[in-house]
Amino acid sequence: MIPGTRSRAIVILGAGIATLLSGCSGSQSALNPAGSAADLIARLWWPTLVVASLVTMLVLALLLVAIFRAHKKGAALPLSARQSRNLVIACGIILPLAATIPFALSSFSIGREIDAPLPDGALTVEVVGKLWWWEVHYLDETGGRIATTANEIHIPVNEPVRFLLKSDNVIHSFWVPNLQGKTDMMPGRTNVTSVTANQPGIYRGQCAEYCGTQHALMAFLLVAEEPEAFEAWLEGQRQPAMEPATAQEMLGREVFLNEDCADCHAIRGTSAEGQDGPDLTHIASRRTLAAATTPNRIGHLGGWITDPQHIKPGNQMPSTELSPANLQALLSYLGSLE
Ligand code: HEC
Ligand SMILES: [Cu+2]
Repeated sequence: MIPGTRSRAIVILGAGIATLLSGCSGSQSALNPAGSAADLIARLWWPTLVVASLVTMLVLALLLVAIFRAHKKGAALPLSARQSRNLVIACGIILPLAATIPFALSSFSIGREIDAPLPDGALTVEVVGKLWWWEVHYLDETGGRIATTANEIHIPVNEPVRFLLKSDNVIHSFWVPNLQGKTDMMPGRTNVTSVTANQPGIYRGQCAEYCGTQHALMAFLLVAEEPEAFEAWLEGQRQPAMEPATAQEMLGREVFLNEDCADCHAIRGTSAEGQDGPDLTHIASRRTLAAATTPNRIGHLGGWITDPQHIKPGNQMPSTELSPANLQALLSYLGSLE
């Protein structure tokens, strides 16, 4: 071995293991569960990984034995008919059944637990998959909408929340790996899933069904917070937009209403009632823009409005040419919509 080769090999091996393990942490990982359903899924996943790895290693070891023995002169004679029948029964039938039946059974029971009906009166959130963002409605007990937002879903911790999942275009899939498995969003039907977050945190959700050009940039944040914080947030989202407080913000609202913005976006409390894009009534309260594509900071917002196609090519918002003064005013106004 050339000097250094071994230490290089160790470094590469170490980096490989670190890379593998890094998949287990973070805010978008099924291996870092923070919710009841994800806990159950992880409890099934780890034993499956262990058993599947052992079986793979066993099969490879037997394969190697077979290969090397075949090359040895004077190796054992072929098996008798009885021996090979026993081998088929043991390794071809009994072993696979023993390895898979326990998993089938525990997967049935975990599946039932995950799909257990929710208590009446559970908080209900309707999420509609759009191209390529998420429309979010909070519903009251009668199914009426009490607040509408986009791309950022808040829920109280330790409470089961019902999600009604829809699409009015292609098939999407709603997935917050830390909290729950995937559920498809199908045009023409409503799929139901439930999410219970056990730890406060900000989890990243991702569309998990290829839905076109910007599928990869169709993400959202799920904010799990203490019930009081959640109630305060929801109360804020119910309100119409803040009135402009300065002349600059006033001008910004004029710009918004006079440009095309209002054709596609609603700002409740103004004449803007467009439905093709996200509701912007409380845009300043959101952490990200354009389905978790960029942080929601003034520079990103300016960049988004001036050239959305550069940031998220193919998305359904056209760029708008504005004078610097009008753009500044628009940014002040949108920045005030807490
Ligand atoms: C033709 C319809 C259309 C017009 C006109 C339009 N938008 Fe949009 N806008 C959209 C769509 C669709 C999205 C979502 C894009 C995505 O995430 O894929 C969006 C996203 C946004 C977002 C990010 C919202 C969020 O929840 O992350 C902001 C802010 C925004 N638009 C502001 C504006 C402003 C300001 C104007 C006018 C200068 C404007 N838009 C004009 C359709 C439009
Ligand atoms: Cu998708």
